[in-house]
Amino acid sequence: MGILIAKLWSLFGNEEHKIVLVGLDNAGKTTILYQLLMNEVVHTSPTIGSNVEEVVWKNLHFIMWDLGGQESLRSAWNTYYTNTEFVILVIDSTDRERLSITREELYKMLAHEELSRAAVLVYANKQDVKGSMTAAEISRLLNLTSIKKHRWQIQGCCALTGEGLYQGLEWIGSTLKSK
Ligand code: G3D
Ligand code: MG
Repeated sequence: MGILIAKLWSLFGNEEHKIVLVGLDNAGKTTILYQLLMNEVVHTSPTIGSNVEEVVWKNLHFIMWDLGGQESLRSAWNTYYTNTEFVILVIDSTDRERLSITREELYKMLAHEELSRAAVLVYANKQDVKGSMTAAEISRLLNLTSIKKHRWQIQGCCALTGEGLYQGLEWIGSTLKSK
């Protein structure tokens, strides 16, 4: 995983990048973040409400929130969206029932003016669990191919082992380069 950190660092260079990490509660956001930032000193502070967290690591600025109880936070969204380059949407691939909630929130976010230039990386997490939805299945259910105004990518992963996380970052890195 040290390689992951080194790679992450080299991909992002010295510029500051803002990444918004979203997903329903229990999707695996916190696990992913700490898998990526393992062994590093991370400054984290809960900002507004208990389901918004801000993590600063070197020049990466992660804003993370749970989509579940976010209704009350909506008025503050603009603050978080400004200058966001990437939205990472984390999905619990075992949670078929709540995928439609995620889909709704995804399209709401994409319609937001401040995110018009943001690219979207979808992590289909928990691929280690037997019977979980595949990335292709999730892509179809979220209707990702209908997204034309944003660059997007879906990547299967397992946050517990880190598998697949790096491929997602690779895509972010190449997207940054092609800007
Ligand atoms: P959240 O921050 O999105 O709410 P968490 O989600 O990171 O807190 O993860 C929620 C639960 O899912 C945790 O289990 C965590 O260990 C588990 N989890 C996260 N990623 C994976 C994965 O890839 N595979 C499996 N099998 N489990 C995962 P607990 O039991 O600690 O609540
Ligand atoms: Mg969490």
